[in-house]
Amino acid sequence: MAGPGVWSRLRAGLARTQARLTERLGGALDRPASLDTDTLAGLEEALIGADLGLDTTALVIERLEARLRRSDLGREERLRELLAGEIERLLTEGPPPPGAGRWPRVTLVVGVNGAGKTTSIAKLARRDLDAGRRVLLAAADTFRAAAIEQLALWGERLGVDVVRQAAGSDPASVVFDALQAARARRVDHLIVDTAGRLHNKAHLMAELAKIRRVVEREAADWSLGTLLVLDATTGQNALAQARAFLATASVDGVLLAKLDGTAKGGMVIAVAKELRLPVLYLGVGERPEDLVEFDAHEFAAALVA
Ligand SMILES: Nc1nc2c(ncn2[C@@H]2O[C@H](COP(=O)(O)OP(=O)(O)OP(=O)(O)O)[C@@H](O)[C@H]2O)c(=O)[nH]1
Ligand SMILES: [Mg+2]
Repeated sequence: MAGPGVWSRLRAGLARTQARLTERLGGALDRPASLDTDTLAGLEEALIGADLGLDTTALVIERLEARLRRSDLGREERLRELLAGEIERLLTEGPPPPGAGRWPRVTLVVGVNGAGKTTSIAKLARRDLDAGRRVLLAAADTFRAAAIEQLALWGERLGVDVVRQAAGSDPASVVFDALQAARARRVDHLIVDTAGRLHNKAHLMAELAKIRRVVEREAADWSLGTLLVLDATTGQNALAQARAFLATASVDGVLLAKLDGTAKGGMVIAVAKELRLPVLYLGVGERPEDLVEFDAHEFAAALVA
């Protein structure tokens, strides 16, 4: 599915996490897997260090131990392969994203301030263009004039139209306008930028719910997804934020941004396992092409490579 360019971007994006993992484990990864307690203790420490989270790390170790105890391994199976296999398994156990592959589609992009929402929208738009889809953007972060300008600038660079109103206008009204425009122009994908918000700001969370209602009413025949953008550099903190977000808003999948700037890439696994949300995309840089569609097998291989 993914070309070599995507592979190298994924590897580059995961380089810090991968380095942290392998550095702590030394040569252990390349030895045949064994039950020796030093190796398992080292592995546990390395996984926690890569921000898998305590629960997920404990689960990985437990499953590895069980397999080693049963010794249903090939004699030469190395710890590296065993670990990649377990990580891939963890990543594919969650529910699949709803409405995947169905067009036309509205994507609401949400998250806390500065997570990487607007930049990620440029990346998603770029993907649509590459796939030959018609895309339209809605500037529903009306909180700051600069936010509208930022999205408009991306639109100009990419050659994609942006539906906007004056700063301070009702975001739901921007989305209403954008939906009419999307229909008239036979758009495949309408991507909605929203203001950064914390889950504990009730009026802002209510605003999100209002936007969703407008989409459900005006585009009942479209598939609707809410994509939560998380900042990978904030590690377990982002996980806690996401958990709080989920308590008040409906979320269908996660885009983990800024993976390139962090050794906390193990967070991907914690998101899938502990939040039970599908990880759909990884952001691995600031340019529109720095987006990787998530693939459990490739991710697991790149992480322990
Ligand atoms: N290295 C790196 N930087 C990123 C990535 N995604 C976003 N950024 C940077 O993160 C910063 C914030 O990105 P924005 O897209 O403005 O974030 P936002 O969530 O829209 O922010 P608000 O609208 O203020 O809530 C910018 O400097 C982006 O260039 C990524 O995948 N990698
Ligand atoms: Mg923004």
